[in-house]
Formats: sequence, structure tokens, C-alpha cells
Amino acid sequence: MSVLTPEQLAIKQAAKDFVAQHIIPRAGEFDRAGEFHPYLLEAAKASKIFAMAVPKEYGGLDYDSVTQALVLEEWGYGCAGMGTTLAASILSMDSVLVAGTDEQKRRYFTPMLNTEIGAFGLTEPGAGSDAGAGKTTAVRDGDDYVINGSKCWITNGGVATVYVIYALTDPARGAKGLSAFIIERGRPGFTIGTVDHKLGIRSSNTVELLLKDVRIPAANLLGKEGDGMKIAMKTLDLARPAIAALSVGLAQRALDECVKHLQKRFPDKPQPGQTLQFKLADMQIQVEAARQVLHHTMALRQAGVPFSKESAISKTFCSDVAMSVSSQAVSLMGSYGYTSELGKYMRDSKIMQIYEGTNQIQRLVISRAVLAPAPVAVPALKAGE
Ligand code: COS
Repeated sequence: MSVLTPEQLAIKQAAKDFVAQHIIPRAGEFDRAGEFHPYLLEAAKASKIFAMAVPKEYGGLDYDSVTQALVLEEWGYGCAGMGTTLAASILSMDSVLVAGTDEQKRRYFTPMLNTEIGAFGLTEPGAGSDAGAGKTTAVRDGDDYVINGSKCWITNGGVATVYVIYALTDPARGAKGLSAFIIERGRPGFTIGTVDHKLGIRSSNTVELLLKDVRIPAANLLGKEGDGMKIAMKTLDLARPAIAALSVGLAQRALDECVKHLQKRFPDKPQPGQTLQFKLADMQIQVEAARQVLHHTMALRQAGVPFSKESAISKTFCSDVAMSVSSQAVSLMGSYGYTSELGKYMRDSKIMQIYEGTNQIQRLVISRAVLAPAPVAVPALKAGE
């Protein structure tokens, strides 16, 4: 029984089919190689994979938020590394959705509709959790800005064609002097630095970006000078549930593979003992609860009501569930879980608790909302209601 609409179920099924055909069969190979492979984007061309997050007026499909979560969950189910590649591209688009002009949106979303990918550059060596503490600068020079600095741990950084990069236009004002810019790949002075080798999500590309006197047109500024921190925070509100969705998919996959393994290993024992039954039931309860928290957040986002707290809750809860369920799955499979490809789910889960704001930062956001809740606007009843 499902409360999803027939259209949502059809989209979910199409995403499942794509993942079964293109992602699951290659996930182990790309994970072992430990690097991004362009196969994913080639495969995604026909399905215009990013169109779901692009508004209709720019040629996209503009799926509602719950539907986007359904698709993201399937990507996470297939491979959290490849899912990360896709979700990080949508993360970069979110900044343009939040603050872009009509012309900027058209310019940024067109490559996405051709299955090129984007990257979001906020983090710096000294500015991770403290997002406003960056050192990268953007100095106005006539009709241009000149950008200098570096960014680290940037997903898709080495393979994107368009980037949203955050830089200080007024360093003296700290976070209030932060601004957001679109930067196209290939601008002189914009180079790729160290490539990171990771514990999990190994088929995604994570790099350092180096910017030395990179000149971009002033028209590439998103919003106004000094709007950067607010744009980044609104972007992350939109994007954190995507990590929640990847996490739900990842957790469900770990559980499903664990069940398959147990059934194969003990073929003459179709019903495991009650201890194991209860364990599997608890794992499914966790996954299902995480899915519902995510869908609730997406329903709020779709309704256009404030959802920062719920965005942080869903990211935290779902990623903690992915870590817990995948780790329990490895334990239940014993040495087989530890030595086979199935250990990948546990390795992939760890980053879900770290990127797009660590779960400690999410708890800070949540506790701030708990300590100073926003007033709830209750619509007045009309006569007769
Ligand atoms: N929507 C819109 N604006 C927001 C906002 C939101 N959800 N959250 C904060 N802001 C605004 C604030 O209103 C404030 O603006 P004013 O100074 O004009 O009031 C500004 O942004 C700074 O907010 P705040 O004062 O809360 O910033 P802090 O430095 O205290 O902390 C945290 C902000 C820690 C929450 C932020 O730095 C953060 O999210 N860090 C994690 C960064 C992250 O997720 N990095 C991952 C990168 S992608 S892998």
C-alpha cells in the first residue's frame, strides 16, 4: 500500500530501472578503481537526469520535492558514490535557483540539461563547519571580478563544467562580506589541485580547486555582494534532504543485501531464529522511519513553508540510520560482510554524517530552532469553517 500518486510511482520505477541497468552493475568496479568514470553521464544522457530539478520554464521537468526524494533514494540504493556525483550537481544548481537571475538560470541550467555536471565550492582548509571563515577573495575590477584563493573537498570539482564558488568581496566584514559567483570551467588561472582518495563514495570525484587571478564577468555574481552566506545557507537547506534520501537508499540496500546473503547462506532455514528476525525488523523500522522523516521534510519544502530545522533533522536522522543499518548488516554477515563488496555500504555511509554540514552542525541548527522557535502562523478561520 502506498500513499504515492501513480505518477510518482511511475517516476520511482523509471529511476529504479535506470539504476538496475546502469548503476548497480558498474558500482563495484568504479568503487575499486576509486575514481569518477564518465560512463555514468553517458548513460544518463537519454534520461536527462538533472532535468528533474530544473524548473519547467528553463526546459526542466520540475518534479515536486517528494518525487525528487524518490529518485535520489534510488540513486543511493544503486551506489552512494555515483548518487553523490548526481546530487552534488543538483546542490550547485540550488544556489542558482535561490539567487540567480533569469539569464543566469538559463545559462547555468542549459549545460545540466545536456548532462554536464556542476560543483559547489564553499569549503576551504580553514572554513568547513565555520562556513563564513573562508579566505578566498573576489575583487571588483571594472566589469569583472578577480578571484584568488582555494577550495577543498569539492565534489565533482575535477569534472564539472560549471561551478558556484563563494568568495569574500569585503574580507573585513567576514561572513557578511561573502558573495557567490558562477564560474565556468576553463577560465585562465582556474586549476584542479589534489585529488582526494576516500574511504567511501569512491566513484565520485573530490578535489581541491585553485584560483589564481581568475577573471570573471561581474554579471556572474549571484544576488548582491554580501549575500553569499544567506545564499549558502538557503542552498544547504534545500540540498541536505538529498543526502537524507541517498542515506535512506543506502540503508535499504544494506538491509536487502544482508537478507539476500542470509537466505543464500542458510538455504535450508527459510525463517531465521527469532533473535535475527527481531534484528532485521528493527533495521527495517529504522529505514522506514527515516524515509518518513525525509518525505515530511520534502512535503514542507514543497509547501513553501520554513523547513531549515526539518532539513537538518532529516539529514542527521537518515545518515545516522544509514551508518547504523549498514554497520549492523556487516555484523550480521560476519567476515563475509567485512571482506566482500557489501562492506561498501558501511564505508559509503560514513560521509553521509559528514558532508553538507556534519551532523554536529545539524544538531547546532536544530538546537537553535528548539531554543528560539519561529512563531507559527495559524491562518484565521473564515465564518462557517
Ligand atoms: N536561511 C537563510 N539565511 C540563513 C539561514 C538559513 N537557513 N541560516 C543562517 N542564515 C543567515 C543568518 O540569518 C545570518 O544572517 P544575518 O547576519 O544577516 O542575520 C547569516 O546567515 C549567518 O548565520 P549565523 O549567524 O547563524 O552563522 P553562524 O556562523 O553562527 O553559523 C552555521 C552558521 C554553523 C549553521 C553554518 O556555518 C553552517 O551551516 N556550517 C556548515 C557548512 C556546511 O554545511 N558546509 C558543507 C559544505 S557543502 S559539502
